[in-house]
Amino acid sequence: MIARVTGSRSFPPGFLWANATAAHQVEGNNTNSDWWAFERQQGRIHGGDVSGLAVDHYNRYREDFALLRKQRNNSHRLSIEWSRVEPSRGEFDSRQLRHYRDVLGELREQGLSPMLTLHHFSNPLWFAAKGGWAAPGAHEVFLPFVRRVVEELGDLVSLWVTINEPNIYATQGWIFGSWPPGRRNDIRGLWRVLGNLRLGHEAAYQAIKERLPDAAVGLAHNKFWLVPARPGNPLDRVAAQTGHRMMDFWPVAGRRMLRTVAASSDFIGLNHYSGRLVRFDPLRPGSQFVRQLNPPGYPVSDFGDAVKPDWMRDALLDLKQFSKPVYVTESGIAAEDDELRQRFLPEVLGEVWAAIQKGVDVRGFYHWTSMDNFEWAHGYRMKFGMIAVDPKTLERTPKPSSALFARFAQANALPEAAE
Ligand code: IFM
Repeated sequence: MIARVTGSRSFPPGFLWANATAAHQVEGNNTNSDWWAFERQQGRIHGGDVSGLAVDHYNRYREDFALLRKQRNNSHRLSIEWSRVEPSRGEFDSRQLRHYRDVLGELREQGLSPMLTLHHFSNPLWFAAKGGWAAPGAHEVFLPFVRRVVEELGDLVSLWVTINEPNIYATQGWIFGSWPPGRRNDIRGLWRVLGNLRLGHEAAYQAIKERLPDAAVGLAHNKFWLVPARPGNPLDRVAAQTGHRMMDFWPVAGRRMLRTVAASSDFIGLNHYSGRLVRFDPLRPGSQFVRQLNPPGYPVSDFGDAVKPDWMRDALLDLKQFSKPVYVTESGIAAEDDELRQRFLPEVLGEVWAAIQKGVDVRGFYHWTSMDNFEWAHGYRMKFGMIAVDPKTLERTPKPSSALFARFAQANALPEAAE
């Protein structure tokens, strides 16, 4: 039984209440991908974890979608795994395409409209072996996969995300070395990757629209909110602006830079989790003279990030200038303690509601994530889900936050004040 929300902070009719996942993090046995190989290198993943069977969503998707229906979701964001669909270059696996037809069909049958991501961090081994996204012409190699997916599954999907978090993907893989291909401080590689991802996005956008003119297509950009630690201090302000420039732009031919969210799109996908205060520090040349701090007085997630939901409102208001529909394509916290999540959810949704009142056309909120799953280099220790998964039996158990989210979704509203 779900208690009713009687408050008056209503969301627009048709607002999407949902969760997001990515294939490699939930499906299991994703053996043809570069991540599968990377996880097997010593010291790459926290505690020596490997994705392995993940949460076996590949086989249990019906049960998982039923849980989301119970949670009153009316949409679901998922990704299609390129390395399954095109296991070697130019060869498409019709069995896998049928599998994804079943998955998308099941979602629709359960009343959840799919939002499909085409690239969410993992690549086929054959693509990575040829240099992956750093190789010249990478976007042209991505395109046949996109076309095939659109051809075979396009009738089931009206919301598309081309590429998830291009800037995070490139930075983790080519600057921090914590994701495949594990390169460190490779600035030239970073630019090549970002440039190719932009071309990949633009090509995918055109390909989808040619075949499905009514589809809504965008990308999901991760916005880490940076604020000058001392608002009046010009050096702190420059440090914050430089940080934004490094994380929110990608190169266009001719050495120009473009804001990632200014790419061709029918909507903007915002992934927002947290942010930092930035302070100029002459003693830190190795960190571009910048010290990053959490704002005092806020709880922190298990990642060590401040839980400060009003940054969501700021990040949404910043997108108003683009005059496009916005989906919050990811928002959530890593928290073993579900009570923190139960406090976070009404607060962050309240900020989304407030941004809507101020004229941002937000159409949906995709919580990251439905089930605890494989959190990339952090392995299984970071728990973002509203549903716990027993590591041995894989039994799913909704956490109290799940019922809370269901109440908001069912009412399409938040209570006047958090209860
Ligand atoms: O798990 C990731 C997801 O794959 C991309 N966005 C951030 C999430 C939490 O770190």
